[in-house]
Amino acid sequence: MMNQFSLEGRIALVTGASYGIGFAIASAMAEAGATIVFNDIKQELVDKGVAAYAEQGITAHGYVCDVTDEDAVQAMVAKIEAEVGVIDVLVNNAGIIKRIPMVEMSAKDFRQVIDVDLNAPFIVSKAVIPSMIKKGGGKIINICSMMSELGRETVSAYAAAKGGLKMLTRNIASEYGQYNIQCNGIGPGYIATPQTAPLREIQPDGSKHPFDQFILAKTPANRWGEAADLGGPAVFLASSASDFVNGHILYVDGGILAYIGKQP
Ligand code: NAP
Ligand code: GCO
Repeated sequence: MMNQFSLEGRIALVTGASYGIGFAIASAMAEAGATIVFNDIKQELVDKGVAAYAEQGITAHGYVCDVTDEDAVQAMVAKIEAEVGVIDVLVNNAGIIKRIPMVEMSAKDFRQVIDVDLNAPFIVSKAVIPSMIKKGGGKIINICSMMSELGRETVSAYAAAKGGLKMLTRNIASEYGQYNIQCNGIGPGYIATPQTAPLREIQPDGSKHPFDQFILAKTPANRWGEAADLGGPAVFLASSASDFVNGHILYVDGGILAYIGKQP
């Protein structure tokens, strides 16, 4: 039974994985036997990422690439195939958020969030699927969000992108399942990473950020998630154990989506 969860012999590309959720997912996949490939926009971050993986005993292959640039992504995938091998597992993790009230948000800012969080998963998936088909199958994992299901103030572009990413996940599953490609999503809850650091800042009086208190009241687990909480679910969706799971969004949220919230 446990062999089903092994990633031995599989090459996994995790986008935007110098740190944060991508780094944690890649580290878990390495522990399960995968060869790790990752990218980031800046060489400096790629170098830092390679060093951070090495500190964990992981020999990761790092590439500089902006995932919104289709030519650059196509070139990166060709380089990876030549230098490392065909990608068996793709994790579309790279993402940004801009927290701006919608009516104050410029169309440029809105488009930038959509570009990274929705267009890029399309671009990178499109680049890796042909070789997955030739190889006889593959796994695509899109990192969705609570905002694939829920809205809130100031995150209109992000929610639109992550809602779209949920449906892109289902469409890739529908279109390429016949080639033994499974495409699923992971929907993290509120995870303590640089992306959410502004929501957890300690207040001048030493109290917790109001949003921090809000999330704790909305989470049955009564804690923020850690990036490491996503490792096991990602290994499952990258492994043979999930070969008949397709088009599914696996929420790893401590129960937020199931819970009305603690009475104030
Ligand atoms: P993070 O700490 O901000 O890390 C995001 C990573 O993506 C960074 O390495 C960043 O590199 C990279 N990136 C951004 N734009 C890129 C581009 N155009 N090309 C290549 N790499 C790019 O975020 P995180 O919290 O780890 O989140 C990772 C994913 O999980 C995102 O998709 C996010 O939406 C999603 N998510 C996060 C949470 C949470 O609570 N943290 C919850 C649900 C979903 P740079 O540093 O160079 O920008
Ligand atoms: C926010 C947060 C969330 C998390 C995550 C929740 O401002 O509400 O950044 O969007 O990043 O996506 O699942």
